[in-house]
Amino acid sequence: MNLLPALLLLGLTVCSAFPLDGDTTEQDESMDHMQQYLEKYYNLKKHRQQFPRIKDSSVVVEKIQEMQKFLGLKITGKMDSDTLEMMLEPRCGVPDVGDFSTFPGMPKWTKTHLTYRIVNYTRDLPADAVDAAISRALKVWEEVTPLTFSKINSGEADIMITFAVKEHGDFFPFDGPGQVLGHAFAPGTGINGDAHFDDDEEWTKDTSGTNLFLVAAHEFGHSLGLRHSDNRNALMYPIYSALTDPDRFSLSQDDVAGIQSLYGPPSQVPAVPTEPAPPRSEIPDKCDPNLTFDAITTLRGETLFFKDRYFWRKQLRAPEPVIYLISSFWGSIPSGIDAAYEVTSKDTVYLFKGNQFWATRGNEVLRGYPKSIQTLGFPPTIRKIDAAFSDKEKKKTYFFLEDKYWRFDEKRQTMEPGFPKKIAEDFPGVEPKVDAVFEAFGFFYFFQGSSQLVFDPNAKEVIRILKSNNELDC
Ligand SMILES: *[C@@H]1O[C@H](CO)[C@@H](O)[C@H](O)[C@H]1NC(C)=O
Ligand SMILES: *[C@@H]1O[C@H](CO)[C@@H](O)[C@H](O)[C@H]1NC(C)=O
Ligand SMILES: [Ca+2]
Ligand SMILES: [Zn+2]
Ligand SMILES: [Zn+2]
Repeated sequence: MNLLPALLLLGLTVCSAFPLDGDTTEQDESMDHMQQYLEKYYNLKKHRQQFPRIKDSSVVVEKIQEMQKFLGLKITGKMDSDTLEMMLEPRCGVPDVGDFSTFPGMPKWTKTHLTYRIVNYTRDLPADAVDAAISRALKVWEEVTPLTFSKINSGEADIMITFAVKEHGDFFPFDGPGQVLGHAFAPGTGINGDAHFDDDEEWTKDTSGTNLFLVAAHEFGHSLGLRHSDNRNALMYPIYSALTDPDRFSLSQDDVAGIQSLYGPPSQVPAVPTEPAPPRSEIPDKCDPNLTFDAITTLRGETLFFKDRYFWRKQLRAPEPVIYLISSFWGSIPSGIDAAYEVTSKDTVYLFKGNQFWATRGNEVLRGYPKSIQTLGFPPTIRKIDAAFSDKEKKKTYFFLEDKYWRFDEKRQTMEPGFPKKIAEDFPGVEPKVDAVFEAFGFFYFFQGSSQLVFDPNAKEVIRILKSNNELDC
């Protein structure tokens, strides 16, 4: 095979990095590589012949120009050194031009709650590190859209995630270490929506190898319906950049505009109370130094503080909490709830009163509730709980009652054996009984009367004592 003369006839010049009098095998290889690259990512029609015929020359030059324009290179129409180098960069396997999925167009999901399943794991990282990277990568999109994601461990999820090498059953074989890192399919059923990662890469938590979080966040952009962007600052730019700091990652304006053109901005939870405003005297004073709470939970990054018929909703960035009537937010939830906690992986908040509990998502109460707390594994003698929180890292939920606590395994969905245990034994410094508790930033915040105890589970001690209404801007 001799591609070089043909390309010279086409008027393509070879850059100085590949001098004309150099090794022709090397030149052939880069020509081959270029042709494959253009076929794979720029919709260059495959030729039966080994090299393009003369009448196709303009097509090839145009394709090179198209690629150079998309990737932000100087548009020379020639295979220069910058272009050759760019073709060697690790990247996403989805084409920059043309469709990857077997379905034409770029469909979007017609529902806002999606499921994902990690079908198998890379051996490069512990499973919980993979879980964390995937969950954080989905959060990136969740934060700027009305979409929510929950993980399932069996059956068919909307987004099936696999690690595989070489041929893996979808006609888009991976290519060994480097180059293609992963690919994902546009929304739809079956393989659509799925994301595949090349397990011949060295997946890492940092950027010493290929950072899983960054590649996953990019691939999920495709799973949600985005194409590649020609904006170099965008997450959806096709080339992987090891220079991005995964710990300080944020979406570019280009990515946000792209995804919001499909799904719109995050839905604001309705704020308008549907009941007449109660007399002012009845509204609890958030700055009362003796203020106690019924229950506290997180909800999609906010914190909800429950008191009688009300709760305060505290957004991370807003200093002022906003008060709501429970009944205007969740129609069927009673006042005076006992306990509340969020399972972030299911985007669900559970609310408890007496021996009943409800599951809610956003401001929707899920079907099939209330259920009896005995369905969670409490003995029949237990008729209520005082407080609860779920540790999202360890996937365990803690229930407190008087001087005891139970622990529930969210993965197995069972109460753990050996409980109840004494609160005093495992949470030294926390006296019975607990009014409310929530978890944030790896710390447990216990509320007892007008105090708030910040418990560090690693040090196993109370590290700070604050006023109960510390977060309520008093
Ligand atoms: C993961 O599953 C895919 C699809 O079933 C398969 O092709 C691949 O070999 C599996 N990878 C590992 C690491 O088991
Ligand atoms: C708070 O409680 C203390 C002691 O019980 C009481 O003396 C004080 O009046 C209360 N303060 C308010 C604002 O209710
Ligand atoms: Ca690869
Ligand atoms: Zn991509
Ligand atoms: Zn694949």
